[in-house]
Amino acid sequence: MAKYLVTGGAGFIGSNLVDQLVLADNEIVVVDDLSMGLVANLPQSDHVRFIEHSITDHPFMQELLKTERFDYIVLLAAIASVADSVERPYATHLVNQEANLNIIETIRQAHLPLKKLFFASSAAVYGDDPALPKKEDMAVKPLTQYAVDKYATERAIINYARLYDLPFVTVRFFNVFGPKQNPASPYSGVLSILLNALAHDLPFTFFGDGGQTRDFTYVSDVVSAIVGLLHTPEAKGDVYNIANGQQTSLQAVADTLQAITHKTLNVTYQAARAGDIRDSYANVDKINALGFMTHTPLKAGLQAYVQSV
Ligand code: UD2
Repeated sequence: MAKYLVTGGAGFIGSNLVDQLVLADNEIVVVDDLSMGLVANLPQSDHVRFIEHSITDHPFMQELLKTERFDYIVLLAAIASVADSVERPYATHLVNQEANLNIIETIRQAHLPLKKLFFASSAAVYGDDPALPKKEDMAVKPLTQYAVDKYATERAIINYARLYDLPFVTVRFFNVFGPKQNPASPYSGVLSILLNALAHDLPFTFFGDGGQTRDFTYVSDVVSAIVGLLHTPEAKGDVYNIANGQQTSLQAVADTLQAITHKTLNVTYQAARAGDIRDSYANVDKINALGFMTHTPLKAGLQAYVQSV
C-alpha cells in the first residue's frame, strides 16, 4: 500500500486516475479547488481523502507535503485550457507554474523521501510549427501563457531531476477525452462539448472550418501511462509524449460521433480561437519503448465514452 497525492484529482484525468489507484488498495489524498473538478467524480472510499484547496496556497502545500510524506505525487491541477489562459494569463501562471515550483522546491529543501513525482505538461509547448508528428526533441514554440508555463514547469521538473537527483518525470498530453470530462465550460475539451450537444440537441460551434487536426487520446490510456511512469524508476528527468499517435480532423471525429449516436449535429461556424493550433499529432515511440503504454483505437474510445454518459 502506497500513499499518493493527486493535485487536480477531482478533475477529469485526475479522477480517472484515482479510480484506478483505489483498486490497488492505495491511500490517496486529493487536493482540488473544484474550479473544474467535481467531488462526485471521486470514488466513495475510506482510502480517498478529499481536500478542497487551491495549490496556489504555498504555505498550505508546504505543510501538507511535510506532514503527509507521500510516496507518489501526481501534479494534474491546472488551468487546463489554452483559450482560458489567453483570457487570464497571470492567473494561469500562478497555478500552472508557480504553484508547482513551490511543490518541487519544498521537496528539494526538505529532502522529502519520494518514489516518483509526475507533472503533466502539454502538446501546446510545440506551438504551430508545421512539422508533424511532434517528437519530444523538436524545438518548442510556446505561443500562449498556458504553453509558456507548462514548458517552464516541464523544464524545472527535468532540471530538478538532473541537478538534485530527484525522481521526477513529465509528459506532454495531447487531446485527452473520455468519461467524466466536464462539458460545462466553453473551455472544456471539444469532444465533451460535442457529445453534450448531441445528447441534449444543443447547437455546436466549430471555431474555424473543422479541418483542424488533433491526436485524440482515450483517458484510460493516459491513466495507464501515468501509472506506468510512476512505477518505472529509470523513467526520470525526461519528457514523454502521451497520445494515440493518430491525426484526426475535428470534422471527422464529429462525423464518427454522429454515426455512433445516430444523431445529427446542429452546427454553426465562427472564426478560429486566438492562440489555436491548426494541426497536432504525436510521435509516440519514446513512451511505447517503455512497454506499458496502451493505445485504444479512436472509434472504440468514442464508443466507450458515449456509453458512459
Ligand atoms: C488541448 C488541451 C490543452 C492543451 C492543448 C495542447 C483540452 C481541453 N485542452 O487544447 O490543455 O494541452 O490541447 O495543444 O484538452 N473547438 C471548437 N468548438 C468548441 C470547442 C473547441 O471548434 O466548442 C475547437 C478548438 O478551437 C480547437 C479544437 O476544437 O481547434 C480543440 O479544442 P480543445 O479546447 O478541446 O483543445 P485544444 O487543442 O485547444
